[in-house]
Amino acid sequence: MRVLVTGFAPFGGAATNPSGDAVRRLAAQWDEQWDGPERLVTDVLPVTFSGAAPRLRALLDEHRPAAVLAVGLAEGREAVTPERVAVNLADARIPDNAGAQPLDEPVEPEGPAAYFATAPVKHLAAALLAAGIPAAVSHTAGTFVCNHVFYAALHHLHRTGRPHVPATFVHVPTTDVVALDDQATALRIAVRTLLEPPAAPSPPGGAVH
Ligand code: PCA
Repeated sequence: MRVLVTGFAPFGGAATNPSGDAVRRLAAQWDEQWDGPERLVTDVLPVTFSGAAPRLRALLDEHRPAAVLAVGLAEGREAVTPERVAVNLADARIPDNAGAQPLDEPVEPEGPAAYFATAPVKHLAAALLAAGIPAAVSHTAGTFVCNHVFYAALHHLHRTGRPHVPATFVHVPTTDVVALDDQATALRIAVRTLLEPPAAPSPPGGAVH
């Protein structure tokens, strides 16, 4: 059984991106310490509208993963935030790493306005909190490359007859808010939650505003 976990390269002039670093750390720890029976397939995606989604679609087709976890950096957030909604909108405030800056464009011209994550994001946030990691469900992954990849992944899974594969996006904060080791632990918890969703009703976790 394969699980696909992706992070992102640095962007916006930063030297590092903890999402890519945390994915690499997860991969190393999975083999060395945790010995999960699943095979993790990991990759670090380019922060480009033209490159990230095709790369993720290729990984989905090549590996046919049983669960999909895409990870990106959300600077300014105070917690690890599993994303609940991917919107069909590319509206970039800054250029991507290839200089592209789409404004008010759909991710998929023929696609629905939005997809919900197919993973139990509220359970995931609760599991992270129980492990002492600051966490909250987020209802917007923004309108930059992370949301683009999240939407493209869910759309591709739908289009290729796999609408029930558990998939979500997790935004991680900067490492001064959650240290890289804890980010890797959060991703490990996320993988386990995707593969073994709790049977209990999902806990409160909606947003008042
Ligand atoms: N964060 C950006 C793109 C890549 C990343 O790590 C985002 O939230 O869209």
